[in-house]
Amino acid sequence: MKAPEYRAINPMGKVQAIRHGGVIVTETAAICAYLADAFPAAGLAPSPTSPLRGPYYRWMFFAAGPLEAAVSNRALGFVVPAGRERMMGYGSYPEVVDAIEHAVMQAAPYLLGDRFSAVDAYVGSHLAFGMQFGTIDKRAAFQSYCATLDASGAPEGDAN
Ligand SMILES: N[C@@H](CCC(=O)N[C@@H](CS)C(=O)NCC(=O)O)C(=O)O
Repeated sequence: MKAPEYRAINPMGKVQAIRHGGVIVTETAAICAYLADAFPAAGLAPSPTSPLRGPYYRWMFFAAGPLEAAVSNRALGFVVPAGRERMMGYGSYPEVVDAIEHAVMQAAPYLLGDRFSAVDAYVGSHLAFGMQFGTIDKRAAFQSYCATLDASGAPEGDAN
């Protein structure tokens, strides 16, 4: 992945990356969102004009930014110095985990309500991966949400 051929696809030399036709997309959240829009019949994204686009983008970006950064930093032993939380986009690890816990506790049963969407795939992956590898607390709300996702079949129709 560090060879020039792959760096031409993703300069970061990291997975994930897709090429769809002539379009290259990297960053897992962007790939989830891109694929949901590219294949609307799968019903994995609310329509662009739906109010559900708000929470859809909100938690997609929250997981890609604050959640990924906070979890990675904590796993490597970095703790935001007390009083310096305002310097960090994610504030602190406990605040980030509390925020995503609050979102998951509101899920009914999915983040957008009664329809599974790409944001569940992305947020659920973060939580399941984190709990599996010990980087995210095994909170009851996370376990319950991930169990719901595990039990869910592929959705049909659109998510509007
Ligand atoms: N922010 C990136 C994270 C990508 C990432 O951390 N990829 C890891 C695997 S999960 C990787 O490729 N590691 C191998 C390396 O850096 O050489 C995304 O969302 O796709």
